[in-house]
Amino acid sequence: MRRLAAGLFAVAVLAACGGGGGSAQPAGSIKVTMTEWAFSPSSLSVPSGKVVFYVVNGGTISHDLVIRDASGTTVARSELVSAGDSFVLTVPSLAAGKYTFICDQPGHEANGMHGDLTAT
Ligand SMILES: [Cu+2]
Repeated sequence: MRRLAAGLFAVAVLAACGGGGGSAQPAGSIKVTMTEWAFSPSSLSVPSGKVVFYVVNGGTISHDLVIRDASGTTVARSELVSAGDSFVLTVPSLAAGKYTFICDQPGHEANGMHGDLTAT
């Protein structure tokens, strides 16, 4: 679904509350673009605390972004983002440390959709 242009302002309000899809990039957010089969950038370094990711699907099929800590526990995840859509993923309090992020749609991680995240 292509809501990006039509619903820009309405959706931006919802995204600020943690819901909804396509929206403009929030100030101070970290943009991560998903394609087949990679995240760009695939290595991220962010300050610990509240972190806002602007997750953009620049590919042709649906993707998501799942953040896991060193023990493999999921600490945050986006909704499934349709091709051409975007999602604002707010992590209220990210502890300093090393994380990985993947797309957990079947086969996507194995095809290259994974990356590293460091919070300092
Ligand atoms: Cu994917």
